[in-house]
This record gives sequence, C-alpha cells and structure tokens, in this order.
Amino acid sequence: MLHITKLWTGVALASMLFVGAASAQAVLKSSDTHPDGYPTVEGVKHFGELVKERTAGRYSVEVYHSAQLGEEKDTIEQVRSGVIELNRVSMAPFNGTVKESIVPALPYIFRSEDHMHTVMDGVIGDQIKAAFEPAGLVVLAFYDAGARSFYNSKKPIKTVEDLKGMKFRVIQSDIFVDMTAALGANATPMPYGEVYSSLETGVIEGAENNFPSYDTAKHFEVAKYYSMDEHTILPEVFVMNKAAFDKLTPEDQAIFKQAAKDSVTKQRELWSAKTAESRAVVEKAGAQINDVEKQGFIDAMKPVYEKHITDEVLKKLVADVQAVQ
Ligand code: GTR
Repeated sequence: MLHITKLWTGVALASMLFVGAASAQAVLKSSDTHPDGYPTVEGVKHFGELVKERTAGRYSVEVYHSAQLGEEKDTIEQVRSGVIELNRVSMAPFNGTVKESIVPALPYIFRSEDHMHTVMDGVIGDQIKAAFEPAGLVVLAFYDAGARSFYNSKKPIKTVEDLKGMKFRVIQSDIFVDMTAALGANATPMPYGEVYSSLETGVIEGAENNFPSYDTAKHFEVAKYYSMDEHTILPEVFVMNKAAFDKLTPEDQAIFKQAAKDSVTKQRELWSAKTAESRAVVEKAGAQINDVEKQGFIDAMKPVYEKHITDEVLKKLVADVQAVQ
C-alpha cells in the first residue's frame, strides 16, 4: 500500500514538474510585412529555430508574415508597447523616432553593399543599435534589403530631369519625401500594402523599392519601368521589445544575440539568391530595367543632407560612415 502511494506521489510529482516546464515555454510573436518565404521572414524563422534548439524549447518564435498584424508603422507601436515581442521592419520607418536611424537611410551614404556591411557590422552599427534602446527596443540584427530604385508606369527614368513632376509612393520617412522632392518629383508616403492598388488606379505613377519587393508585391504588373538609380542601400532591422529582452536571463540574452547573428549569415545568402531570382522573374514578365546617369542623382541630394544632418551627433556619424573603407 505504502509502495503504491509512493508510486502515485511520484507520478503526481512528475506530472506537476512537466506542467511546470510546459508553462515555462514561451512563444514569441514576430511581425513581417512580406510573404512567407521572403528572405526576411526566413531569417527570423531561422533565428527562432536556433533559439528553440539552444534553449531546449523554452523559447520559440511564431512569424506572422504578410502583414497579418498590420502595416509597419502599426507593428512598430505593437513591439514598442510589448503587444508583440519581435518585429522585422525597414530602417526608414524609424527615422522619426530614432535619430541615428536616419544615417543609414540617407541617399548614397553607402558606396556599395560591402560598405554597408562593414559599417553596420562594426562599431557604427553598435552605436546605431544602442540608439534604439530609449525607444524601448533592442536591435537583434540588421538584415539585407539591397538597393532601392524608382519604378513607374510611364517611362524609363534616365536622368533627374525625367522625374520632374511625377508622383511616387515612398516608404514612410521624411528622408524619402525630401529626397524625392530634391529630384523634382512628388512623394506620397503610404503603407506598403496600399501601393499596388494606388499604382493600378493611377493615384501614384510609381514607387521605389528593391527587386524582391517589386517582384513579390507584384508592383511590376502595374509599373513596368524599373530604373536603377539605387538611391539607398537601406538595411532592415530586427528588433525585440526591450522589457521582454531585459526579462531574459543573461545566458538566454546571449543565446538570443548569437542566434540573431547566425541568422544574419543565412538571411544574406537568401537575399542575394532572391535578388537574382526576382530580377529574372520581373524581366520575364516584361519589366524594362534601365541604367541611369547616377551622378546627377547623387549631386541632387545635397539639400537632403543639409536639412537633416544638422546636429553634431549626426554630422559625426555621417563623417564616420564615409570614412569607413
Ligand atoms: C521593403 C522592406 C519592407 C517595407 C517595404 C516598403 O523593401 O523590406 O520592410 O519597408 O520595403 O517600402 O514599405
């Protein structure tokens, strides 16, 4: 009898422990505007797999892709307030909130993708990451998003002159609004999800983005002239709610940071493959891609720098980025 009681006590104890362990499992929510399979979505999924493996299942990540949780501006509020723990967004929508995020969003600040990687992987990247903390966010990683260029439904853009008076949707940032104005065109900042129908109905004549976005959002169907002005090499940002990050043990924080770092390698590989694939897809579908006289675009950007790079912190940051070889 005693033996049986002992056995039952043991079973009860074991199941209590099991319930305890199960309830300690946390599924972290992450948002992304892109569809499943897009390199940023896959980057965060990879991060989630590594975290799950390295915390023995205590933490895992559920990616809500395809803007299921809303457009970027809204999901930034959600991750800042802790409604969701994670978010993968572009750098530009942070420009109004995190001053230092302006620098990597400046037109032609980076000479190449390699230059961008060296800057963002180094001490300047660390300085920009730290600047997100007062906004309640910990930057886990910067991901690739290639170069953004203008595309439109009317004609190939070859010189700055060709843009005069045209109407473009730009990503939601004053830098992009002022950049477009400096080129003599009109900018309408609007959420990503509204771009296709606005192009279709003619509310706008064009937009600006990289090849994978131009392809997967199907903008090439309604704006077939893609002109390679490559005005920004704008990184993506993968952030975590700071309070949620601070609640992790130091060991788990290290696991999250390392997993994020490892996911960057994966995302970059996926990114270059997807860029080539998307370019081929849009060309096959009839998109016309042309080169532009880039120097004219670069020269036109002076007023954007003059307007936005006014304080000493940003002036130094710009000079530091430019000095990186
Ligand atoms: C894409 C970026 C998205 C989103 C989009 C946009 O390149 O990956 O996060 O910011 O651009 O233009 O809104």
